[in-house]
Amino acid sequence: NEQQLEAAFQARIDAEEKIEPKDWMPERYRKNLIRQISQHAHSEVIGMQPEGNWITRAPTLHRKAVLLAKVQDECGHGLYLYSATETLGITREELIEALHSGAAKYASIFNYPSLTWADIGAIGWLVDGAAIVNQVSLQRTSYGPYARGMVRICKEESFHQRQGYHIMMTLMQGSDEQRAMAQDAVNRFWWPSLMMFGPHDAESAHSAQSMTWKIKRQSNDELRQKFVDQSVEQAEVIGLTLPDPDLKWNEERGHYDFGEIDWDEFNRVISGSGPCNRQRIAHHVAAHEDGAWVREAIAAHEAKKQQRASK
Ligand code: FAQ
Repeated sequence: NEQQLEAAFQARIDAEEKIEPKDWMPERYRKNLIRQISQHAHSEVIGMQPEGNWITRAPTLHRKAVLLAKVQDECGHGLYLYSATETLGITREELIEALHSGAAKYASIFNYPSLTWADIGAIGWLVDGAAIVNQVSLQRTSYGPYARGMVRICKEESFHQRQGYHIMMTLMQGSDEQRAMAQDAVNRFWWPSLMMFGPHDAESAHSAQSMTWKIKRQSNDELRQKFVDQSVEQAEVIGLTLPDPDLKWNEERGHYDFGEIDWDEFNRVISGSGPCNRQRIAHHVAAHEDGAWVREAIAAHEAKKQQRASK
């Protein structure tokens, strides 16, 4: 019966076995995974917009080529993750519909505008940096297709993080104006980057169950702390100041203490009222509608191929 199946399932999880698409799984495990992986996919795809905004204005041909490659990588990540979600028995159309209707979220960070070239540096350094901390942990997630997708995604994100850090480093070696632009980008992106890890563990609706099922391997607060610790040192090396007066090394804990996130702002942004939420979704809807002819052409081609094969 269901209870025995669930006990056997949990025993497999406890033994660090991966769960594969055709294995029995509790319906709530399936639903929770569809929720998390699809939101992860949407984040990768919506995340192309703030950076895409600077492709035509990158300061050199070299920077432009690098940024183009990075944005294409994000698209690829979205595709691996949509494919992983589809193995759980939901269609791409349903996933896109949930994004457009607002039923599915995507990372809050992508609802902030990219105002200057330094923002592209800050996004690579901080946003990809935060994403890697979270995704390295997810390489050990219990669902096989998600775990395997994360391995490749992490390799690519490491390059993204370095290109962002390199932009910041170059700006910090430049004119006063360039240094000020880099600092301004950090001032705007630091706190939203900390929000990427989600609510405090005690407030996190899904954490307890996701940890038992090993969908998540480390908690929101643990991962956020890891990110803060690594970022402080990286900021110091190139002379940037993180905008938090409470940031201080705590000898006893062996970690940096830091200030409290503005949770009202977090809640506003995840519920649709951030600076760019409407623009991001409107852009995605328009791109999806513009691409309808490509999907129709592929379907027609597939139908013809099958017709020929059955003759
Ligand atoms: N933004 O109970 P929890 C990238 C929602 S990396 C928006 O703690 P959970 C790379 C949460 O979904 C970014 N919503 O939830 C890139 C839930 O809502 P729901 C993507 C957030 O799942 C870089 C509710 O709050 N990475 O894109 C956020 O246990 C540069 C309650 O929260 C991933 O998605 C937030 N920040 O933990 C691309 C990683 N935080 O579904 C382009 C995979 C929480 O009930 C350029 N995901 N919420 O309506 C995860 O690890 C987890 O889902 C968490 C949230 C940690 C994000």
